[in-house]
Amino acid sequence: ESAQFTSAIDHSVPGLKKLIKNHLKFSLARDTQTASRRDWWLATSKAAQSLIIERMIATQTAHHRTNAKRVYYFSLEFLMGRLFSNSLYSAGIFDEIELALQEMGLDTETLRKEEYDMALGNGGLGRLAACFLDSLATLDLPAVGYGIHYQYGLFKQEFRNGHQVELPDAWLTYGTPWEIVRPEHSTEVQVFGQVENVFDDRGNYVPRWTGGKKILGVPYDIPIPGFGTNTVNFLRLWESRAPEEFDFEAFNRGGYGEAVREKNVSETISKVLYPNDKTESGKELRLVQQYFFVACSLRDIFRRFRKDNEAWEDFPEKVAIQLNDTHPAIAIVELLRLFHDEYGMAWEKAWSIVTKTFAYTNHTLLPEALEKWSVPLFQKVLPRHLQLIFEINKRHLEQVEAKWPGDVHRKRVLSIIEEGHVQMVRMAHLSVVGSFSVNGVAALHTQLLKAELFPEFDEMFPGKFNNKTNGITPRRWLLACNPRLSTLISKKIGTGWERDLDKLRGLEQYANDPDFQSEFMAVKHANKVDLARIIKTQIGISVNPAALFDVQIKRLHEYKRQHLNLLHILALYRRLLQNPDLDIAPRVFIFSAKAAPGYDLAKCIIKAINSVGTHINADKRINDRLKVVFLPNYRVSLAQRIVPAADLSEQISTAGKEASGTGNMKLALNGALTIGTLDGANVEIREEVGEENIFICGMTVEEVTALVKKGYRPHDFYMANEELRAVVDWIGSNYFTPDEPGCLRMLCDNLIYNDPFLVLADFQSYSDSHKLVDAAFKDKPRWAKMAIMNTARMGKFSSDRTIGQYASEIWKLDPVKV
Ligand code: 26V
Repeated sequence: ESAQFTSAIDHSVPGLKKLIKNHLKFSLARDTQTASRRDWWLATSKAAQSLIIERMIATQTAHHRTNAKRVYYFSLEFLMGRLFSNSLYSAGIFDEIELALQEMGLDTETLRKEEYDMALGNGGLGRLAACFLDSLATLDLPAVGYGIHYQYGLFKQEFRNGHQVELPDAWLTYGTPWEIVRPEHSTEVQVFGQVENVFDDRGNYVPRWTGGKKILGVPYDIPIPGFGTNTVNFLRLWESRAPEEFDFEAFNRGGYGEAVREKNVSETISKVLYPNDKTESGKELRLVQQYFFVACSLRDIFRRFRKDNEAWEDFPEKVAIQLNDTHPAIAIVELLRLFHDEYGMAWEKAWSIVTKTFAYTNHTLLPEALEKWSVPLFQKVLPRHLQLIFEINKRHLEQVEAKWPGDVHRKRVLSIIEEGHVQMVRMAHLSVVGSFSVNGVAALHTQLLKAELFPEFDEMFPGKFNNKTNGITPRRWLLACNPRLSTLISKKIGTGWERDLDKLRGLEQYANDPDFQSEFMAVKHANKVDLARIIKTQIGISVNPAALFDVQIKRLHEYKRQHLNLLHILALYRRLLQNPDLDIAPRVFIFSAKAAPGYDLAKCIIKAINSVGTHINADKRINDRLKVVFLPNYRVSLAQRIVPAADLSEQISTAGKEASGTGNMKLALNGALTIGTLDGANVEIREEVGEENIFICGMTVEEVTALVKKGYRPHDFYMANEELRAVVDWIGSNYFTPDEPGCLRMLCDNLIYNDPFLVLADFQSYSDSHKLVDAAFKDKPRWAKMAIMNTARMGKFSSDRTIGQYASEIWKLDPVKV
C-alpha cells in the first residue's frame, strides 16, 4: 500500500527565491537590506525545511495508514554535523537553491559555513547512528531515532601552548532551523523514590514504585529526509524539564531560590553530553540520562502503538528496538516494568514480548568500556528496576542450571550481577539476555565477540550472535563532501551510485586510463589546495599541496596509536637530519583528534605531537619536506574537508582493539590509500580493494595474543632497535618542550615500561610499510591506479548495505513507499 503525495510548494528557482524571502521576512522578521549571512542561511534552511516537512507529514500518514512495523533506534549519541547540504540534496533542490541564491548575490558555499555542527556524540558510535538514519530514510524504512536533546554537545577544543583546552559547545545559542518542538507529546517519568508493597485493584499485594522525583520530557523532532525518495523520518530528542514551571510549594516553603533550584535539578539531566568515549566512570547523572530518555521513548512508542493496535501480543510485530551499545539497555527492564507492573501482565508473557522486541549492537571489546553500575547506585536511582533485574537474573540462572547442572563457574560468568566487594550490574549481560539479536560491527569484531568476550553466551544462545559490518552514507561522505569527485564520477559512469554504491565498480575499467588517472588526481590536488588554505587560515602553517597528505583523524586513544604515528615522524625527521640527501617524497602529517578531558595520557600525546610539529615545521634544514599539522576542534564538518584531500589513511590500532572503524571507509571512498593493521573493518577493506591496493602492517590478532600470553616486554624492543630507542628517548628528553621540562615523561615511560597497546612491538613493521608507501607515491600512475581502485571498490561500505541487512536479518522490516 502507498499514499499519494503532491507538493503544494513551487520548486522552481523563482518560487524558491520567493520562499526564502518570505522566511526572511515572516520567520526571522528581517528585510533584505539588513539581513546578515546567518539570516540568509536561516531563511534558506527554513525554505528547504518546508519542503521536507511536507514530505514528513505524508510519510507519517503513510506509516500510520499502513500500520507499518517500525524500527526505533535508541542511542545516547547522534553526531549529525551540519544539516544544510544534506537537506538541499534530499529535498532535490540543490541546483535550484544555488541559482536562486546566485540571483540574490549569495552562494550556498558561504551560507553553509554559517551552520554550527550538531555534535551530540563523541565519535564513531554517534556518527554511525547519524549515517544509519540517513540510510533508513533512503531505503524507505519506517524508523524513528530516539535520543537526548543535549543543551551542550561535545566540547569545543582549543590548543594553548600545544595543550588541549575544553570549552562548552553552546550549539543552540542562535537556535537551529531544523528542529520542531512538540510540547503536545511531552511525557512525565520518575527517578529515585522507593518500592512499597500495596494492594492493587484486583486484591493482589504487589510492589509499587513510589515517591520518585518527577521529570518532564519534552520532545524536539529533527526531520530525516531520504535521498531520491519521498520518505522523511524523524529523530526525536528529549529535553528534561521540571514538571511545574515554578514550584509554588517550594516557593512558599523556602522562597524563590529553592523553587528555582528544584527546577535546575530536573533540567540538568539533558544539560550535557558525556565526553568520555571509552572509560566507564559510574556517574549517577549518566544513569539518570539513560533512564530518562529511554522511559520517555517507550511511553511515546506505546502511544503510537495503541493508536493502531489492540493486543500487546502484536507488539513485536510492530516494534523493533535497536540498542546502540548498552547505553540504552535499561529500556529492557523498563519495558518489562511497564507490562508487568503498570499493565498487570504475567511475567512470562511480558518477558516473552520484551525479548522479541530488543536487539543489541556491541561496539567495543575493551573491558574498561563495558558498562557496569554498582547495585547501591541502582538501588538509589531505580529501585524497582533493580528488583526486576535480580528477578530476570534468577530466572536466567535457572536456565543455566537446567542446561549445565551444578556448573558454578558457568553461573558466575553468565550472571547479570558481578559478585565482589560491591555487587555490579553488567549491562552487556543484561543486553544479551534481554535481546533476540546481538551483533558486532565488523566480521573480525563479531568473531572475537563470540570467541573471546561472550563464548558462554554464544553456547547458551546459538544463533543469537550475528555480524553487521558498519557502513557510511555516500550522500554525506562522497556526494556532499567531495563535489569535484562526485561530478567526475557521474560524468564517467552516470549518476545512480548515490543510492547504489556498488555502481562505483564501473570506475575500475578506467583505473589504467592515463586521462582518467590525471583527472582523478587533479580532483585530489584541488581538494588538497582547499585543505592547505584551511590549514593556513586555521593555524598559520603553509603546506605544499604536492606533498603526500598523510592523515590520522579520530578520537585520541592509546589503542588507536597516534603515538605510533608520532614515533615514525620522529624517525623520518632523524633520518633526514642524518642524511640530508635522503630521497623521500615530501609529506604533510595531518592529525585531528579530541581527547576525553580526564584522559591524561591522551592529552600528553596531543601535546607531544604539537611540540614535535612546531619544532619540525620551524627547522629550515628540513626545507618543507616534512610538515606536521594538528587541526584543532575535530568535528564532522572538519572531517568533510579533510577526507577529500587525504592521500594516505592511518588505521593503525592494535589488532583486536578497534571494533570496526568508519573513518577508514570514508577515506578510502575518497581515494585515500590505507596504511593499517588487520583490525576491525580494515580486514574487509583489504578483501574488497585487494592486497595490492592497501598497506597492511603490524601484528595480527593471533600474534598479539601470543605475545601478550608469553609476556610482552616493551623494554626489549626498545633496547633491540637503535632508531626506536633514539626517538623514544628524544620524546622523553626536554628537547621538544624546553619550557615545560618533564611534560612528555609520562608518554615515554609508558612506552618503555608498560605499552599496553604494543606500540614498540609494531614500530618496525609500520616503519617498513611506510617505505613502501613512499615508493608507491613517487610512482604517479601507480598511485593513481591504486587510489581509483579504492574508490571503485568501496561499494560494500555503504550504510545502505548495512541497514538493508539489519532490516531483513534482524528487524524483519519492509519498506513503505510514500
Ligand atoms: C562508551 C562510553 C563508556 C562510558 C562513558 C560514556 C561512553 C560513551 C561512548 C562509549 C562508546 C564506546 C564504543 C564506541 O564508540 N565504539 C566505536 O563504535 C564505532 C561504530 O561501531 C566503531 O567503528 C569503532 O571501532 C568503535 O570504537
